[in-house]
Amino acid sequence: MAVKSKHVRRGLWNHLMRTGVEMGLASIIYEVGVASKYVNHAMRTGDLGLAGTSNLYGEEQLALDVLADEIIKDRLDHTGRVSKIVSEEQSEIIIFERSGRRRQYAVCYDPLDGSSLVDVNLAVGTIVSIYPGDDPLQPGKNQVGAMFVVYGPRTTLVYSTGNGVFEFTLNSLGEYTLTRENIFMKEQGNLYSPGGLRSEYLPEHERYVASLEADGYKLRYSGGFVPDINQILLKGSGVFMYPATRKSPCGKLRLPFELNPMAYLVEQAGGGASTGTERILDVVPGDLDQRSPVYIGCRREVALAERILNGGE
Ligand code: AFP
Repeated sequence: MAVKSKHVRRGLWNHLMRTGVEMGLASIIYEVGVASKYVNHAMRTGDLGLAGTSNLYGEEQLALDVLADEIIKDRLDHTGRVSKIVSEEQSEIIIFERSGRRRQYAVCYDPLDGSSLVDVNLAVGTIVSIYPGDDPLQPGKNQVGAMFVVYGPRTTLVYSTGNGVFEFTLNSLGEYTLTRENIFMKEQGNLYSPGGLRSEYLPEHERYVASLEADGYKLRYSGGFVPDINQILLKGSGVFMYPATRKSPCGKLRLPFELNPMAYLVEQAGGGASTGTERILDVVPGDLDQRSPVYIGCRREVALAERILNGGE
C-alpha cells in the first residue's frame, strides 16, 4: 500500500525502531542502506570498466562489482553485529575479526546483481540475506531478514524481518523514506518473467509457459533479477521463473545469494517460491555455488508450475 502521508517523513532507522526490529538486525539493514548510497553514486558517476579479476564462477568482475562488494563488506563489519559473510563476489566465507558475543548474525549477499546491464543503463540491484548465528549457509527458512536495493530510475530499498514487507525510496536529501508498507501480492496475476533460452526448455516447462500465454499473461523480462522480482512483487502480479533447461538442469540462479532472500520477501508478501518440486526456503544448501530452478510470485502461478512440472496437468 503506497504511503500517502507526505508530511510524516518516515526514515529507515525511525521505521526499524518503531516496528521493534532487534537493534543488531536493524543496524545491518540500515548499514546496507548506507552502503547502497555509495554504490548508487559510484554507478551513476564511476568507472564501468572491467576490474581485471574474476569471481568464484569465473565471471569477469566489473570495477563496480568489486567496489560494491568492498563497500557493503565494510559497512557490515562496521555494525559489529555480523560474524561471517558470504558474497557472490568472494570465493570463500569471510570471518570478521573481533568476533564475539554481539556478532550474532551471518549475511549472504550479492553486491551488484545484473551488473552486466549497467553499461546499457538498465536497472540492477543488491540482494541481502540475514541469518541468526554464524553459519551463512543455512536453509532459507532460517532467515531472520532479507532485503534488496533497486538502482533504477529511482533508488529503492525493500526489506522484511518477518512483520511485513516495506519499500523505502532514496530522496534528494540522501534519505530513505517509507513509500510502501505491508506490500501484499494477489492470489493470481497476469505477468510472467521467463528466464532461460526457450530452445533449451524442457517439455514440461514449455507446457507451463504455453499455459500462461494461453491465459493472456504479459511478458515482462529485463534480464535483471532484482528489477524483475521487484516488478512482480510491487505489482503483486504474476510469476518470475528461471527453469531447469537441457544445458543447465539446476537453472542459473544461486540459492544463497539470489533465491533465498527473494523467496523470503515474496513469501512474507503472501506469495510463493518453488524449485518446481519443493519450497525454495526448505532447500538445504550444499555449497556457495548451489543453483536451483525457480518459480516465484503469486501463489496460483507457483502452484500451477508445481502441478504441470510434476505431470499433474
Ligand atoms: P549477471 O549478474 O551475470 O548480469 O546475471 C544476472 C542474472 O544472474 C540475474 O540477475 C538475471 O535474472 C539472470 O542473470 C538473467 O539471465 P539470462 O541473461 O540468461 O536471461
